Formats: sequence, C-alpha cells, structure tokens
Amino acid sequence: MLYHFLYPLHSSLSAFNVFKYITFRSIGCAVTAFLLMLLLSPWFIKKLKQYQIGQVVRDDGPETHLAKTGVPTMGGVLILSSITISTLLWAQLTNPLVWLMLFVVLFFGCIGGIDDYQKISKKNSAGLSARGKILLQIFGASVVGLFVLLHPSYDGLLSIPFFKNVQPDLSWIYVLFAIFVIVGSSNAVNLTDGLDGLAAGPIVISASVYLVFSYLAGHIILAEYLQIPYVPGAGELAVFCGAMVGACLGFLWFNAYPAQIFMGDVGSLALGGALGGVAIIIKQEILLAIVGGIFVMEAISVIIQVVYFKISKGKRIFLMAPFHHHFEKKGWHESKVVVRFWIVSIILGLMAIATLKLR
Ligand code: 57M
Repeated sequence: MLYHFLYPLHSSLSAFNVFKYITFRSIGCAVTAFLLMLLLSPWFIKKLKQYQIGQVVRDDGPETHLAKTGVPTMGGVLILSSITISTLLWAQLTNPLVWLMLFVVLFFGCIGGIDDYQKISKKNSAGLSARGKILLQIFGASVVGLFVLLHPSYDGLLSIPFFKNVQPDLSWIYVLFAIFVIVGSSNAVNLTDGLDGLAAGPIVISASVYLVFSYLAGHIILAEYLQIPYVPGAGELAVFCGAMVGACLGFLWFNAYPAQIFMGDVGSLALGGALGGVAIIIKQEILLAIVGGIFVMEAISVIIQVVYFKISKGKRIFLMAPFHHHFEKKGWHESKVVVRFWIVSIILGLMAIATLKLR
C-alpha cells in the first residue's frame, strides 16, 4: 500500500524513490511485523489467558512438559495478522504472487485454527480428523500447484542445487510434486513445534534464506548471472518473507524458554505451508530440503520411529519421536536442544546460500 501511495510522490520529493526498492521494502516489512508482535503480544497473551485459551498437554510426553499445561496457545493468530498487515503495507499489491502467498498462509492458518479451537474448546478432543486436515491441506496446496502449471512464466522443470545442468521436466506431475512439498513442509514444521523456540528459530532462518533467493529469482540480471530460474515478480516475495522473518522474531521474544505463549497449529501449519509455497513459486523446491533440514529431519525421525515400531512389534529406534524428544529423554535441557537445533539450522541456511556459487 505504501508503495502505491508514496512512490508516486517521488516526482515532487525524490526521497520517496526508496519505496521503489524491494530491499528497502523488505526491511521495512520485517521491522513492521517485528514491532507489531512486540507491541501487541503482551495484550494478546493477557486476552488468551482471560478467555482460557491454554495448551492441553499430553501426559505421555517428557515429564518436564506437564508444567506447560495452560500456557496460552494460538499465538499464530497474531503472527498471521502481523504478516498480513505488514505485507499489505509494504508489498506491491498488483503482484498476483503476493496474493497467492497470503492465500496460502491464511488458508493453512484456518486449518490449524479450527484444529486448535476444537482441541481447546472440547478439552479431550483430538481436533480435526487427520484425514480432514490432510484433505484441506491438499486443496490449499493444489491451488499453488495449478497456478504454477497454468501460468505462462512457469514450466515443469525442477532446479537441483549444486547441479545447474540437471533440470528434470516433471510436466503436469509438477502439480503433485508441489502438493507434496507444501503439505510436507506444513506438517514437518508442525511436528517440529514441540519445544520453546524450536520452530520459530529455524523459520526465521529459512525465511531469511528464501528472502534472499526470492530477491535474486525476481532480478533478471542476477538470476541469469547466478544461473537460477528467473521468475518475473518473485522479488515481491522477498517482502512477504521479510514479514515472516519479522513476525517470527517478534514471536520468539515471547516464545523463548520459558515460553509465555505457543503458536498452536494455526501458526505451525501456516508457516510451514508458506515456506513450501515460496519454495514452489520461486522454483527453489529442492533447496527447501537443505534450508529446512531441521524440519525434514524431525519428520523423518517420526516416519522411522513409526515404521520400526510396527515392523518390530513395539520396539523403538529413538527414545521418543519427533527427534527433539529423544534428546530431552537423554537428559539434555530443553534450551540446549533448541539452541543446538538452531545452530544446525544456521549452518544449513549458509549451505543453501553457498549453492548459489557451487554449481
Ligand atoms: C504437535 N505439538 C506438541 C503447541 C504448538 C505422529 C506423531 C509423532 C505426532 C506428534 C504430534 O502430534 N506432533 C504435532 C506437536 C504440543 O504443542 C502444541 O502443538 C502446537 C504445534 N502443533 O504450538 O500448541 C506440545 O509441545 C510442547 N511445546 C513447547 N513449546 C512450544 O513452543 O514446549 C510446543 C510449542 C505442547 C508443549 O508441551 O503441549 C506436542 O508434542 O504435542 N506426536 C508427538 O509429538 C508425540 N510423539 C509420539 O507419540 N511418539 C511416539 C510415536 C511416534 C511412535 C514414540 O516416539 O513412541 C509426543 N508429543 C507429546 N507427548 N506431547 C509424545 C507424547
């Protein structure tokens, strides 16, 4: 909005020229989202407590988690509001990719929100059925998949990090692939969100990396120079990623150990879906497995545990899955697990940036 109102004034005052620059608007967007979270969270936490929107903690998890019963949850509502407000303020609103991403983040947020609400309002409810949740997720993701398939600037080619000449053509199967990436990413972030700050930290890192890649993908000269797919208009997604970075940093302020608020499924499903969506739209799909390596590892740990549990008739590989519970059960303090996961996430983020040159 600011772009549309303030940039045209540059003819009378040249200072308004800055609103043309994606870099300036991405930073402005991140700062706005961060400040919104910082200013509104104390009020929001008070309201959640007042309406008794508190976490129901399972009693079969690590014992230390029982103390978390009643911690206000559904902080994702504020995260999504901050992302939406800041994106609407700073992005170029004539760009369809911006609206597509707002659709993804809000649609996945609604799925998580309904799930959270059912769990909280009927204390013993398991929330939305697994089948209902996955069908809704597939619907949301297929909107992105179909957009990419039908849009003239896209093709079904996959870009493989480190191998610039290997670009398999998936043709229409690309839609199924897009669904797999977005739904997978949404659920992987959801599984990761089990310790204070464990999901928000790696989301900040992943969204920062995708901010850089979105900017480059939307810049014809830089994209050609770096030999990454050029996607017209993708630069505006740097502004959207800026909103994700700022909002999650602001959330982390209150979600850091000991957490004053959890994001709930409304946050985790939406933010995971958004990362998957950006990866698809800017054609850096496989890169997500590196950038979001922590989320991938957590999801794989659950798959391995469940499969092994079934074929061995009750034996386990990890003390508990997802992976973070394994370390807690080994006696690591929650904060140690979280900070170490962040360290791995930062290293993976740097590796992802390195793929720009190592090809
Ligand atoms: C949700 N959510 C947390 C909070 C957060 C298939 C199976 C592996 C599924 C998995 C599962 O349900 N995972 C998704 C993970 C929950 O947090 C809420 O949920 C939102 C995210 N969806 O925002 O609202 C608990 O996580 C803790 N938490 C924090 N800090 C935070 O900032 O401490 C969350 C955010 C909160 C709080 O304690 O209550 C969750 O874990 O429920 N299931 C599991 O993860 C369970 N694992 C399991 O059953 N493993 C078995 C299987 C695989 C064979 C095994 O290894 O033997 C564990 N989860 C819990 N107890 N709580 C184990 C039992």
